[in-house]
Amino acid sequence: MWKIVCDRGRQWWEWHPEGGPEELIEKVEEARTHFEKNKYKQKHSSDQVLRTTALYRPFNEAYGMDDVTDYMKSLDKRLAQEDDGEKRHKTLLERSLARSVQYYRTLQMSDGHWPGDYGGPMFLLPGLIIVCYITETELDHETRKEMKRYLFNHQNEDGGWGLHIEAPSSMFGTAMNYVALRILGVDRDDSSAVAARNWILQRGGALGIPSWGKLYLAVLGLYHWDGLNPLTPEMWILPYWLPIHPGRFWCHCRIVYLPMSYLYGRRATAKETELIRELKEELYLDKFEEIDWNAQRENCCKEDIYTKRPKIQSWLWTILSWYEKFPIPGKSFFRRRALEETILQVKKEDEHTNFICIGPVNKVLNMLCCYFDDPRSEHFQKHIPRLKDYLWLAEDGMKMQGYNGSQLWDTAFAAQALCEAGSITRHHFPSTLQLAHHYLDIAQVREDIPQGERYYRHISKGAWPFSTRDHGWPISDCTAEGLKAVLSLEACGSIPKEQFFSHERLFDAVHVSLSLQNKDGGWATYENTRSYSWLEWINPSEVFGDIMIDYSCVECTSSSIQGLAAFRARHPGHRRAQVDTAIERGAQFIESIQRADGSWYGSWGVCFTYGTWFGVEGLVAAGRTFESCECLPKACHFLCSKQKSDGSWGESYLSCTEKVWMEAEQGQVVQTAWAVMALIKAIGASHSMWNETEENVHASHQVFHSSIRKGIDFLLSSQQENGDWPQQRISGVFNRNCMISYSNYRNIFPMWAIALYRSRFLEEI
Ligand code: LAN
Repeated sequence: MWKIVCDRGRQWWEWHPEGGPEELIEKVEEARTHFEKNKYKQKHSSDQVLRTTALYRPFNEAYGMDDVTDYMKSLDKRLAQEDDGEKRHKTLLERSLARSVQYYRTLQMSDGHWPGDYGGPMFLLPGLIIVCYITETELDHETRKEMKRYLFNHQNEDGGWGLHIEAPSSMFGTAMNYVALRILGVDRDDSSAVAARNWILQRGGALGIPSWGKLYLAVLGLYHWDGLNPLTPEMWILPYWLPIHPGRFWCHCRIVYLPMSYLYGRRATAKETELIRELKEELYLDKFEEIDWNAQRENCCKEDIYTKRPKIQSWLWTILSWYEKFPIPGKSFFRRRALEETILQVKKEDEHTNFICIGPVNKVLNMLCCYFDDPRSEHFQKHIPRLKDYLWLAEDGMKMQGYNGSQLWDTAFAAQALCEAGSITRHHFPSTLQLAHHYLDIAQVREDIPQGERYYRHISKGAWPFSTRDHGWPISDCTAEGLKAVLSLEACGSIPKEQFFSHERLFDAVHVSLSLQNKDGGWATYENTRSYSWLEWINPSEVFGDIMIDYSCVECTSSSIQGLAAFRARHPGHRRAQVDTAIERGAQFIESIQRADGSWYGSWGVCFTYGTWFGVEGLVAAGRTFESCECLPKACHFLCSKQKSDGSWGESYLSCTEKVWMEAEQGQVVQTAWAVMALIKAIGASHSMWNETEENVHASHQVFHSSIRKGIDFLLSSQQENGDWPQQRISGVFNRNCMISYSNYRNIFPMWAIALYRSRFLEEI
């Protein structure tokens, strides 16, 4: 049986051959069958392995879970006695909330964080499988079995795989996953393999795989290095003042191209094996040796192209390819220096993150670099135990996640939702709140990277990361949401005073937050914007958009404003002038990027509902009101115009790629919650306002209020008996074009929206 293990936020799955409770094993098996049967209709799994096993864990022993039996019974009793009407509605809301908390706390780990599936992208697992193959890192039988299950489950009906679980097939997805399946031992004549190969060959073979895929294939010896546009490592030894220095790129961009350029600079290629020889035949229409590789540099399958290359980029590659090809005096000196610099940067990134690495792509590429550098080194060996931090098991199989988890992010939001539930959690679930506070405590980064500048690192002391302290990369909005969560928890009355964060730790967080504000008034993700947006002309990836620099966005700006405003309310004297100015400049940035229709584009969630929720929250935290700031009524009108007749909101992930609203067929609980919260905050309803007689209430507020009420009713009616909500479509995104799962959102946001509705309109808390 598979069991989840956790240690200070680190979470991984372990196979226990001795088995487990029969009922549990049966339930997991049932979930697997259910997923497979519906795999073309419902592509998102529901995290059932975690959620069924969690119910069996001896929680009470683990951390003394509060006993709520009497409370739950009393709610049922009250409901049975009440007739229809507002009173009953109130009790329904309370019961819904109590149930959602009762359910959700069963998923909380003993260190206080909420684990969850952070899968979605379909190009990550093949990367891991390929790197394990090259480095002869063994994956055990059960892991391989679950990985195969995952790959089969996410193969589209046409035989291919997409960029992410909900996407149509692409060459990147298909060629990578085909190779992965073959490495895992699937026969070339297996029906899935045949269908996938046909998909590839019908499109001219794997020649048109996008550039990232070319790199993986090249390392395997399945693509000639001449077919790649140059990834010249000498970029790294250019002077930093040049706007094109990689140190100025968005951290994810620079840190993925770092190991890539090391591998390219060395033309690092694996030993040829029997399987590689077979794959050379299977992936192409022509004989491998007869292909004109240099002509493939600009070849990319049309299914894959998201970002079109401007001419200037092709010229640049041509010039660089001359540099690569012809003997130029001093070249070998520069190459040696560049390889030394890149491998140093790779190793430092490994050390700074405790071998987790910033993300799933550089995790495996760095591991590969260290293998080529010295396969017997201790440094390389240290990568291996940290692979499992990225693996997640659900009923659809074993996947590689988009990060080493979303522990801090989910916990910070969950904590705020729980605090919003006020007396319910304070009286009946205090230990859940205390545990969440504990996780926020152990996840805060407590020190800067030594000589950080040398490695292009921003300060991190006082920041919160997205996942764990071991990972440690600071992020603007994670810092802000972490800070907000700590402040809400410490104000709710359930945390013992002696466990409060020291003032210094809060000041450190504020220091990071202030330091991250950009010249345009906004906040970007991990760092300040360090270069210009024209760098997108040389964006070498065909499948991702806007990856070259760290851009200010509505989400990071809004969270940062909210964090600073919450802090200011608690410590009004600390760096007051700076905090005030930062908040005001942030608000002006948010106003400046609102679209004409009243919405904001979401960069990290799907999409306009997400962005608009942040836009509104940021402005409100900065002190804007419905009456004083026209952005707020505009946002409300936008949201109301998108509400479905059943009270829900439903937006397709295509909104992110197309950058215009794309309706989803079905209402989504997560988006409905975002929209409802945005409306509630925007109209700034005070308790007293809703006690006024109908006539006195602003006419448009009435419209918004009924829209809110319908949204809340949709959430209530979508809730399941056990307090959970259904997993619907994928709700996260990055780089415009790739979707990513946030499996905790289906619990956090409906719970939060209902709690907010109740606290604003119904209950004196
Ligand atoms: C994330 C995850 C968290 C996310 C939020 C904090 C939610 C957001 O508000 C800011 C951006 C950030 C930090 C973010 C950026 C892009 C990431 C790191 C990811 C979506 C997780 C995975 C993704 C990363 C780029 C995936 C690896 C693929 C590459 C193209 C390198």
